[in-house]
Amino acid sequence: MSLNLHPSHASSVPSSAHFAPGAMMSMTPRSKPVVSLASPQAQAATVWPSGDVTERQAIIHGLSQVKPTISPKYFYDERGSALFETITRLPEYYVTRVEQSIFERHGNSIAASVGADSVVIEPGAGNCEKARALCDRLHSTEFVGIDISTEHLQEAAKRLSDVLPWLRVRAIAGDITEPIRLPEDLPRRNRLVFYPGSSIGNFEPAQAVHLLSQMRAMLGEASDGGSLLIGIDLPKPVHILQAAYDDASGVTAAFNRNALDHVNRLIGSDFDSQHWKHRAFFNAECSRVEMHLVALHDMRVSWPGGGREFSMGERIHTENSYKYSLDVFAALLREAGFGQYQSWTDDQDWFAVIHARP
Ligand code: AVI
Repeated sequence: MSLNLHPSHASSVPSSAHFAPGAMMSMTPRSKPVVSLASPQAQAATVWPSGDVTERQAIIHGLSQVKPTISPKYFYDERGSALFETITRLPEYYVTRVEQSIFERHGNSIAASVGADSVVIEPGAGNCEKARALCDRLHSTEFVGIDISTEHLQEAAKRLSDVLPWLRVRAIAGDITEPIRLPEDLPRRNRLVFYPGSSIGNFEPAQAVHLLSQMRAMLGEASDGGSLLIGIDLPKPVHILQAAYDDASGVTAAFNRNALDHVNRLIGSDFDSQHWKHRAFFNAECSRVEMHLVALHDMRVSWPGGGREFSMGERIHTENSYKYSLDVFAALLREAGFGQYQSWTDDQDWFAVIHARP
């Protein structure tokens, strides 16, 4: 059987992609609620709300900069997660389709490299569709999904549990940019951190190394046999990138603007998202696609206790999506403690799936 990843899933990002340029990576440990789906009673467990004081302060701090930013994690409220799922099916957005084709074509070889019976941990699990195919193929007995979009994750984990009844499924509500406490009783042997979708590209390189190091730490000792399976988006012709991040039907534009509506709810601001234009372009010097929101006219945006003026044409930077060559990414992996890797790409070398070991 080949490893067949469902085409219509929201990749792991969603919550994982989250990182605005210059945003801070908090090291403050916050205990995270674990929702175990092993028993029906546990399915009703509550998850923690977002939008606390620290979060409001961080958002306002980003908006108050000379070059204002909103972290890409604010794309992913309920509407944003749905819009992202739509993006993954757009003809211009090659990422999901090409990654899936690599899993289909090289599924046996990938599965042989990873080995059977892995304990799968997926940061930014989203709708868990990719995990479903992987856990099925690897005969995994344990799955831990981590995501910031908690309702989305709970529903997805429940569906996964229904489809693969032998799999012990646990969902952790959390922001993967913060330290995550895994369940105490999670087996230490053969852990596999699964991070598909090229979400790692939504972090600044230094932050990516930090995140990869956290993933490395989740695997325990090198002798425990743990590894990382990760997707990265490779450099490619600019017109392909341009179309993928500024699609003709305007879904990515709506996805970008939705961050303003989400921020309004979190900090009580009065952004009118219709007064902002989506802009995406490739920054060749940094090898990344950047997304911005451009003010259509001069305006004041207020929030409780403050606000700021935006002049026409001023931009809010909402996302970077780094396009790494294999060599450059291998250096980041090494820095994070992964010394060996094997990779698979598509015919056009647009995307790579990498299996890395400490
Ligand atoms: C989630 N992440 C990998 C996507 C990307 O391609 O960087 C997010 C996205 N932004 C615009 N379209 C998709």
